[in-house]
Amino acid sequence: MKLFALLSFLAATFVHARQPNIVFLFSDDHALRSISAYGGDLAKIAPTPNIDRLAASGAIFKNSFCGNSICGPSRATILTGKHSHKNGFLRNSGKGLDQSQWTVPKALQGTGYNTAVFGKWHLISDPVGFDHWEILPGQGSYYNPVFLQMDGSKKKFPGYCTDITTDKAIKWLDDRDPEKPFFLMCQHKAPHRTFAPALRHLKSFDGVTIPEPPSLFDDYSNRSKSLSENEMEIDRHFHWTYDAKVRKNERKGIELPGPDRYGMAEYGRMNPGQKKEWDAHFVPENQAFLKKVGSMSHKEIVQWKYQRYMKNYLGTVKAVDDSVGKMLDYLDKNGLTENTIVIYASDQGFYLGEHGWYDKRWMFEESFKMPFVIRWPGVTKAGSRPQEMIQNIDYAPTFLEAAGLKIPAEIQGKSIVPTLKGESKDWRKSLYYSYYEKGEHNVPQHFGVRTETHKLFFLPGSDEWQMFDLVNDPQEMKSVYGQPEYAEVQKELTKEFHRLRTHYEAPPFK
Ligand code: SGN
Ligand code: CA
Repeated sequence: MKLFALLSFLAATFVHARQPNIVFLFSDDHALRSISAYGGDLAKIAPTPNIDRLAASGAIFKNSFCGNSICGPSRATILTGKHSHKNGFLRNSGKGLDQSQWTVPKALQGTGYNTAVFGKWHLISDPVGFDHWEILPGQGSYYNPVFLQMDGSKKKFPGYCTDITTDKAIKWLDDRDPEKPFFLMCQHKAPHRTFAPALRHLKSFDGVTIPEPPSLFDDYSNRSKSLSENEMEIDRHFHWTYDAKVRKNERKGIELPGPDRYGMAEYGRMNPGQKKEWDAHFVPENQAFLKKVGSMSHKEIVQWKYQRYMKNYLGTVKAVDDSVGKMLDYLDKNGLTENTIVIYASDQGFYLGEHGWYDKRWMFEESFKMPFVIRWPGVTKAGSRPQEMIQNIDYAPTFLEAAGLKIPAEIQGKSIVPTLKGESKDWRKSLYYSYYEKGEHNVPQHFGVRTETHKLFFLPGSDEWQMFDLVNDPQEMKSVYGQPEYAEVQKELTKEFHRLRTHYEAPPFK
């Protein structure tokens, strides 16, 4: 009996020694354009040295996409390996993720992994499959955030959310059972609205002019009328106090064009010391702006708002990048780097002024894409740039294969382990997309297909189709649906769209 116990112990140790740890570093609404490893016009102005460090020692996927560009649905897809219509989490509102279904944390926990999640969760029902969790209620807050505890209580922590989330995750690593492999999800609120940077980063972009995207003043011609009906324009829907941080009491009666519906939630959460530092940065800038606003054109005011938006958004990214660095340092110092897969991703992309927008939701490239950077020493070649189109349905099966587990037949995604090894064959040639939400920001439901060169989507509400030539029109400024020269592509894409809907067992449009 003793010998049997010893053998079982050795067998378990052997299996665990080979099973890699998985650290999933995740943020909310992080656009590829604001990660310097992806290149682009912000790389020099707003570098992300720690995400870049991860990318340099692993792989960076340029063609990484979500299946439904909104928070909860993207997260539900990551946990289940299924599109929204299969895991039941179609939109941010509702009953919450049905936790009785198969999920990857439950599978990993079941095979002996230590599992934990910290930070933004946003799936309404409490986490299941985690030995430990501490999550933000709903959207959470940047300043002095509240974390929901496993016993149902809520606790408020002084400081900045991104830092606190990371510290909690590192503390859990310190306290874990070192004999077991671990699966850790460290999930930030940042850079989500209301874009409130840490105090130490407020001055990061002083005196800098952020380049404008060419479509900042998009007139929405040549596409569905619904684009002009969205409520996510920097011009018409970026609130002065809430988003732009120009508070009413600073304005001395000066009228500003555009909406001002809310208060400034984060300011209300700050302690007097935090408020003082915040004001020391914003008040003088706001005063200078208010002094000249009377002589500024409408266009100049939108440009000013764009600068304010971007500096705050990029400011919040800085703390996320610090946090990635802190985690990588921890793994290095504790001898964990070699046997740990580290991923950096975000639930969807975001508009950084493209089409005049902030927010996400659309199947256009900026919000359809998800950053995806992965390091797996000994498996993935440092500095690799896989071109495969991957999607968030692929994460769960990837984790399973990495852990040596069988992938259940019900999973809709495919493991990217062969791609990571540089051995990928017969990869998918098209992606399916769905967006079901109705409400905030007024983006209509749409369902589509994307290939390497084209995109087609259907808007059931207005019974309209849109099609884009991604090679000749990468900014997606003109729908070519119905144009005679695209008749053949249109026919093929339409067929592919219906094939995917059958393949993924998508329900009829409602
Ligand atoms: C909040 C934001 C929206 C955002 C949604 C969804 N408003 O409602 O601007 O689109 O979240 O974001 S806010 O006033 O609360 O900031 S998601 O990432 O959670 O899906
Ligand atoms: Ca999000």
